[in-house]
This record gives sequence, C-alpha cells and structure tokens, in this order.
Amino acid sequence: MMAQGIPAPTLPYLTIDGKYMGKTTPIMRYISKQIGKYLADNDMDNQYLDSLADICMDWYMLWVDAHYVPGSSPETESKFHIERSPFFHTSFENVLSKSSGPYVLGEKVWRKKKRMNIK
Ligand SMILES: N[C@@H](CCC(=O)N[C@@H](CS)C(=O)NCC(=O)O)C(=O)O
Repeated sequence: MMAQGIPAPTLPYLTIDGKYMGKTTPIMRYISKQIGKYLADNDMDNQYLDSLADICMDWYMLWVDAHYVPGSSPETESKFHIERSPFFHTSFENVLSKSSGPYVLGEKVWRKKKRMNIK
C-alpha cells in the first residue's frame, strides 16, 4: 500500500469504487455524511463528537499498546487498567452524565436506545 502512495496505511480502511479511504474517525464521518445520520446540527456539536471519537481512539490505542505490541506483558496490561483506563472511564461518565440522554446529544446522536446499552 505504501508503494501505491497510500499515506501511513493501517486498519481499518475501506475501498469505495476502487478508492482508498483510511482512518477510523474520518471513515465514520464520511459514512455519517453519506447516510445523513449520526450527525449533529451544527459545527460546534460535530467538533464535540469528533473529539469524543478521538478520545475513544486514544483509549483504544493505549489498550492495543498494553496488550498486543511486542514487549507487552502482564505489567503493561496492569498499568493500563490501573493507571490509564480510569481517566477514560471518568471522561465517558462525565460526557454521558451531561447528556439528557439517551445519547450524547440527547435524542439524536448516537444510535437508537434499544441498540445501545451504555451503563
Ligand atoms: N489512527 C488510525 C490507527 C489505526 C491503527 O493503528 N490500526 C492498527 C491495527 S489496530 C494497525 O493497522 N497497525 C498497523 C499494522 O498492524 O500493521 C485509525 O484511526 O484508524
């Protein structure tokens, strides 16, 4: 993929009509626009949603580093769960407690209540 000029290829990626599309949050944003769902009504709220997606990716990449990167060990896993993860748990609790619910932006974004069961 690098030889084809694709910048920093990673998973996940999509190809649509033969065109490469990379990186998790930009892919989600593209699909949201295409289907007209999971979008906020204004740029400020969309920026907020993007920031939450970025926080999720930060958390996920720390999880990958702690568990799957060469050199990871029970100690790195433990450090992730004890020292790093609570910061994200608290952040998610803060986000969800600010919302009138059932979703981050009230009734509209994200998924339908029956399909999303965040506690
Ligand atoms: N910033 C990228 C990170 C994606 C990423 O690092 N994916 C990992 C898999 S979890 C990957 O493809 N690593 C390179 C490899 O495995 O060769 C995104 O948002 O999608």
